[in-house]
Amino acid sequence: ANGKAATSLPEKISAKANPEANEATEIAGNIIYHAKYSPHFSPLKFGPEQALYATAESLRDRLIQLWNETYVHFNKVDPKQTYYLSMEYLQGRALTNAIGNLNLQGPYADALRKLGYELEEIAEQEKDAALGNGGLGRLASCFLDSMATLNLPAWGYGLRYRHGLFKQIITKKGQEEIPEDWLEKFSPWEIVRHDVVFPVRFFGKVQINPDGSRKWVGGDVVQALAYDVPIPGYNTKNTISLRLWEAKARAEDLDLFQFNEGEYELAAQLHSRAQQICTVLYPGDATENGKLLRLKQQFFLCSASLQDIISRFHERSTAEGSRKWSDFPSKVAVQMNDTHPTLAIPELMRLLMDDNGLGWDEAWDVTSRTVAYTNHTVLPEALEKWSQSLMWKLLPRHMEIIEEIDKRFVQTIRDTRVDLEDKISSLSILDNNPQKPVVRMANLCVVSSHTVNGVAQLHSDILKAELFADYVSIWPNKFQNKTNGITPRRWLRFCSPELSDIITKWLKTDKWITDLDLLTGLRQFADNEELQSEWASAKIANKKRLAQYIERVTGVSIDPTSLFDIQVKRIHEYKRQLMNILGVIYRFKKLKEMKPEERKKTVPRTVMIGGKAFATYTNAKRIVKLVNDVGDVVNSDPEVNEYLKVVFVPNYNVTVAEMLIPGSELSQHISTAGMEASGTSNMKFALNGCLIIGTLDGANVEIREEVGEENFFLFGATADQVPRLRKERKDGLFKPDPRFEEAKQFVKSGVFGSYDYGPLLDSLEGNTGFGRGDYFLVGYDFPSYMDAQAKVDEAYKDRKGWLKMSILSTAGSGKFSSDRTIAQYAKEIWNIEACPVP
Ligand code: GPQ
Repeated sequence: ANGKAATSLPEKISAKANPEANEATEIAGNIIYHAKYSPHFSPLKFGPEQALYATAESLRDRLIQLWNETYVHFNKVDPKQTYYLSMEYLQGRALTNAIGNLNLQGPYADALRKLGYELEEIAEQEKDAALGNGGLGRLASCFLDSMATLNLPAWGYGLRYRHGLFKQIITKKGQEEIPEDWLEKFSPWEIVRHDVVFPVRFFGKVQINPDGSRKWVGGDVVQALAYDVPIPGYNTKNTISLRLWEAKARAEDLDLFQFNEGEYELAAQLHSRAQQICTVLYPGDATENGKLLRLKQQFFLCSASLQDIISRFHERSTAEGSRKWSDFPSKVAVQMNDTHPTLAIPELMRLLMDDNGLGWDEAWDVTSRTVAYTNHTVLPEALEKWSQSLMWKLLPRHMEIIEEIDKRFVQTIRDTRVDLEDKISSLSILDNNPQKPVVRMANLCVVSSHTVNGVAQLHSDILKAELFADYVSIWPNKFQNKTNGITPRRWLRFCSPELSDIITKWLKTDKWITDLDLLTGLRQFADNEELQSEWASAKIANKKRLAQYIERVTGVSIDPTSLFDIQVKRIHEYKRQLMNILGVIYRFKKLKEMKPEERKKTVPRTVMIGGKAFATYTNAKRIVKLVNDVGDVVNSDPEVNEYLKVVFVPNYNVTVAEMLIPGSELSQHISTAGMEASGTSNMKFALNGCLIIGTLDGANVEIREEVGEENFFLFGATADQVPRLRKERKDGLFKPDPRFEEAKQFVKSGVFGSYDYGPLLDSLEGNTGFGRGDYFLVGYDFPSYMDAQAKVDEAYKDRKGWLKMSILSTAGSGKFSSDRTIAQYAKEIWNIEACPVP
């Protein structure tokens, strides 16, 4: 992976007198041991890649030890434990994080230096574990870090996808997708648990026993095999588990007879069906087959995890005699990360009734006191609805159970709430529309969960006022808010050591790393010239590092003294990258029209945009193409490129974010109000002293409150205005700003190449012709966006003023620690307490 020649392994490392040096010596010895005796590489060479694996394995030894101690301790204390069920985790790299959380930075750096390497260059060999798409997956990973750090008895469950999120490359055609291969060699962080295997059934039928009880039989049975990824907490022994399931066929599923007849494919069809389950994250679901596979994945996660949870419930009960099922909810909390793991509900019901003999009422009581649901979106297209016929085919017993849940719920409403009679068809779980009968997963979650939460205050308010309004009238206390958060370890301490050291110096403590509210202590120094100059030098160092990275991956050289303006997130029309690039296009046109002396008075800017478009999302891909085309023209324009550069940052992922965020000065969070549930990168940028230009959407609202409105560049319609504005637009009452028309016209004139941007631009028009009526209100918000951008330029000219705002932004970000979020989940939803390993 790296051109550097392999060094040879030293035979012996001599010990020094001081303990740190001894620790480094011991670690170096450990690394050498793994390089020699791990069966993965030839022991005769020790290149950077071998060094990475050997280093990781030496850390894994420690993690396994800590993990074991944690497991034994949890078993002994037998606390209530939370299980976080998520189809996605965006873990990123693990090496620097593990070293940092274990506080072994110095010794590991020294150890590697003895072996001829710098820690940073070894860390860069690691591939991201990208078992997720975007914010929801990264949130799950930040949550694991906080659960471990807060010593909470909590585990994550997910799937071990063979191929994570695709790799994005940019060609003349725009975005192209290449399969990702994080397991190509192997992952040094996972521990396969050959003793943790559960059967998971698909298809088959329901058998009715003489006593009336039911049993799901027949169909295909696949084995779920556990892989544990140890998750170390920061500055604690507690190390929890991210348990990832892999699907495996059983030996007896190979048809030896057919195989010997030469019918290899037929003989192995069960094997290959099993293998498909964990092959890729988010298989395309446009086809029936694709839908079936996605549903299989979801059920696989739920069934394996619940069987494991139940077996642990029994395991822990043996000490004090066997346990009552009614105690289950006081030992187990299951959190469903959006609706993807909804099948946990009927699966828990099935396991309790059919395998453990509970009656309906008892099983329902246990289930509904155990599960809780987090909603992450109000976008109708993202609210999962599964076809009833597909569900009957794949999961016949679960469909019976879902029907029964629905029937009982509807009956209760009929009996108790005549006022809701005409709402029943929208409140019910089954949508029996004869054209397309579906199961509404969000409704199943709301009806069955003890708690439902949104992910930022505005989002939770919208859930209560709109999407779930009628449920709120039934269960007013079920609905909560848990504003998202991010881990300050990865997103400040480790990704920007320079800024972290300055913060520690001025706060005279590094306690902020686990108590982020302490950052408010920086406010009193916001005007201090010494702090400002240290702050500025950390920023410029990070900007230079970023500039080098950009030049390496794109070939574009950017000026570290220009304003670094970044928008990185999944490409989606509601996130309005199109508004950003139209603003850039307008700026470019104006710069072209200026005289050279005039240009010199402008603030030079580097606009960076990055993110992946879903492979079949045409308009999102057109936006990627447009950004790249604009970049090509602007960056090679000799009149303008001193004042404006436009870079599309390819293959945005966790590792790229760790490079971009510390080097940012302005970041854009400009979604149509009401559409971004929370956003989490906004928190990461603010924490790193980056100012935000944004709408009153998602967590922006709370960030602005915390950092102070004078430190936030606000623009745009508010969520409550959006429906009226959409209607006005539809009724032809909207008068576009001339700047908006000029920018679109400029694209149409062909300056950015011959690609046909007609259809993309048409989406911004009223509901005539191709127009989608500008559903995302780009036209309406454009003028206030441009005005806010002009304020940014003015503010940047005042260097001291900008630094003050930057410091205040970091100082106000304490609320957005995922430690705060997780502490709230623990107290207000899970009812669990810390269980620190002594
Ligand atoms: N989000 Cl439903 C995703 O990343 N994927 C999803 O499937 C759904 C939501 C995001 C959401 O768009 C952001 O606003 C949130 O900040 C994030 O989840 C975490 O809550």
